[in-house]
Amino acid sequence: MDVQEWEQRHTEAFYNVKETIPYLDGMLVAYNSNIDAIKHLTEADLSRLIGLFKDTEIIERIETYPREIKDPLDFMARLFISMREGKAAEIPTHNSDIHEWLKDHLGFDYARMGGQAGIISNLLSSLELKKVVAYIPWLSQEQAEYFVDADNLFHPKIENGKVFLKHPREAFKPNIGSKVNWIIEYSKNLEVSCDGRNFTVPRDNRLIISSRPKWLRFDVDKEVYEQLDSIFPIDGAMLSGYQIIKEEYEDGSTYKDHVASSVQVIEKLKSLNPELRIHVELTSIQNRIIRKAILTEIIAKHVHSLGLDTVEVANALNVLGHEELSYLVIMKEEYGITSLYQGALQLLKDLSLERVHVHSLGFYICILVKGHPLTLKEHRDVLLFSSILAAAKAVRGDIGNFMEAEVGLEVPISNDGIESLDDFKLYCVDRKLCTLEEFEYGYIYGPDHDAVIIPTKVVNKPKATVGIGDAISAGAFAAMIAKMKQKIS
Ligand code: 8BR
Ligand code: GLC
Repeated sequence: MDVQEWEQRHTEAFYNVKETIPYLDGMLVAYNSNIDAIKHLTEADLSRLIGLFKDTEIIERIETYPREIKDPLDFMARLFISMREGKAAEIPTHNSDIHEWLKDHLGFDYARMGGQAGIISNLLSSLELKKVVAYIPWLSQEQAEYFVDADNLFHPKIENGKVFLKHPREAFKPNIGSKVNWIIEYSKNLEVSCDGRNFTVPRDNRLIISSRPKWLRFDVDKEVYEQLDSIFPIDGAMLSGYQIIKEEYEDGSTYKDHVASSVQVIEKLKSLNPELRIHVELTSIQNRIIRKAILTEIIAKHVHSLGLDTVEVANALNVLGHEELSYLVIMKEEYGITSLYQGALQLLKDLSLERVHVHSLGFYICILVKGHPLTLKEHRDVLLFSSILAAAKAVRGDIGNFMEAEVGLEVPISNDGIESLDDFKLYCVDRKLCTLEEFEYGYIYGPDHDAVIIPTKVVNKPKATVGIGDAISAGAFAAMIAKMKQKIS
């Protein structure tokens, strides 16, 4: 595989997409935003934390695989699991004691915009879309401060029953608390030892402790729903945050009510612009009932595009009844590129999607329905553009404008990514999914789908890893719609 060629393609795609962005009228980005308290875990932090417990207690708790953080030992157990495998995870906590405990025993280095919708709104605004409409049902005054100060960024504000679009800092709801998540970033090669068991962290990644305060609700304000036309014109919507839906609520409502109203919003958006494209950005969802409901009732048939990482592909397959494939994706991870491709294709089919964009460390795969209005070259440009954004975000932490995004152009393409693609080449050619030459272009032609696969740029020592997946999906989705609009203009 010619790495130089892929470098060149990255650069051309970046400037090509940059020219296309003005074709977009606007994007809606909902629902989740929070404050991320980011802590880079050092060796000293880790041994201090371990010293607070008996080693055997930690090991015993790991065996129970806590799916919620109820006490500090649950936290330690999930931190160990995440570090041992180098896999990102997000675990909810419904109790504020853990927040206090982390503040007292760990602390954080800095706070920044968190939550997929928050991160995506800021990024798209910085990429100079004409209009980005963020919608966060629990927008507090403190949270609003984390939105970039830009005149293309709006949030619905209800005044005397009427909806107006204002900057988020002028659209917050008074008397609402803030949702603060803890992001524990750890680095590759950190040595961990507990109760005589040792391991080396295989890659940079993070554990997220996601606060779920009681007041967190997945409700769209009645006025906003009724006057949804006031946020138009928009060409697309990027939706995320469904993971906060709970099975049961104190007022007797259940997840089914919240799932149904979420679908109503999607359907109303589409009725207001039948060309509108909807993307859902998935994340770690611990509760299997909720995970399945989100996939089969919100995403399937209602949504066009899905963005997710490799762990999320495995988790989605698992609740959809594909345990064996899920196992192959999770066990082999980066090296299991064939399983990942098969898994992503399965998701496209099971969920009746137009597009599934999987981002992995070193390569991205995008599975497409046949007959998509864009060519595979155009889809490839869209992915390459998002690879530059990922690299820029890994270098800088944040991307404030196109010039800052250009930093990503300097980052080299990952050797591991190239190797993964080489491993996959024979599978594709043997099954006549493409010729060798087509594979070199990144194009795959299945019997009932097409696909694009690219090697990507990976930063050796990332500033942080949290939010990179959001930048990838947002950049690619916005670029895709912009290209679709350019074509019909
Ligand atoms: P999630 O946030 O959805 O898990 O996505 C993370 C994505 O960030 C990975 O799939 C990978 O593509 C990208 N990424 C990570 Br993690 N570390 C990176 C790095 N150092 N350089 C570029 N991309 C990275
Ligand atoms: C999830 C987390 C949030 C984090 C985001 C990054 O939304 O809850 O804390 O910023 O993922 O993707």
